[in-house]
Amino acid sequence: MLQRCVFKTMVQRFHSGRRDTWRFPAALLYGHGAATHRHSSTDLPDKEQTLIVVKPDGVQRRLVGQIVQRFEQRGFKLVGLKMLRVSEDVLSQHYCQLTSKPFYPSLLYYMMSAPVVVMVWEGHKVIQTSRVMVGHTNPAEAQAGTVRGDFSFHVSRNVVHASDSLEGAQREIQLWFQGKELLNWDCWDQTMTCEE
Ligand code: DAT
Ligand code: MG
Repeated sequence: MLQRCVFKTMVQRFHSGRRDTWRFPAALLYGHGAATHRHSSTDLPDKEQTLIVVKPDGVQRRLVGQIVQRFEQRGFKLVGLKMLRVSEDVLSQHYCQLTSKPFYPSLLYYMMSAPVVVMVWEGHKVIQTSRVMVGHTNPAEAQAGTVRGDFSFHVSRNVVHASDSLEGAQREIQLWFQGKELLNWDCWDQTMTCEE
């Protein structure tokens, strides 16, 4: 009976356009008493976000799907995604700490050589975890099992970018995305991947 009632609510909300507000009922997951103890998505303690960029070599080599899959599989939530050709202006801000490096001109040239796919992923310690998933800057030193360790061998073509700190992530997300391009939505499996 409870299941039927829940299903009916889901269908009603789906048809009334409230798809983004539907959450897996806590009563079903934890029992009837649990619902009052759950947080709403807006007061989750952990809403850390990071910027991930599939660089031109990753796009050219059709690795976008495999890279997205790794973050989905890990349990992180995708809140923004777009494909674009990046401008020199955005790149110079993104890599502002590297402008004096000898490889900077070739880095710009490579980053503008084809489209990139830019994403914002959200979740508990997503910045630190993403750096581990992406691997060492120099793929020759990256562990097998990391994106760079599995898909690349040279630092000049290391497939993917991941923000390296909270401040960096916030700065980069603001640089690449407008606020309205990031979606606040409830993931149905949220309570199965992280204790709220
Ligand atoms: P990461 O991308 O791991 O954060 P970073 O911020 O130090 O590394 O450098 C940004 C990018 O610049 C890096 O992903 C690839 C490029 N790069 C870094 N060191 C390089 C080098 N010695 N030669 C060529 N490209 C380099
Ligand atoms: Mg960096």
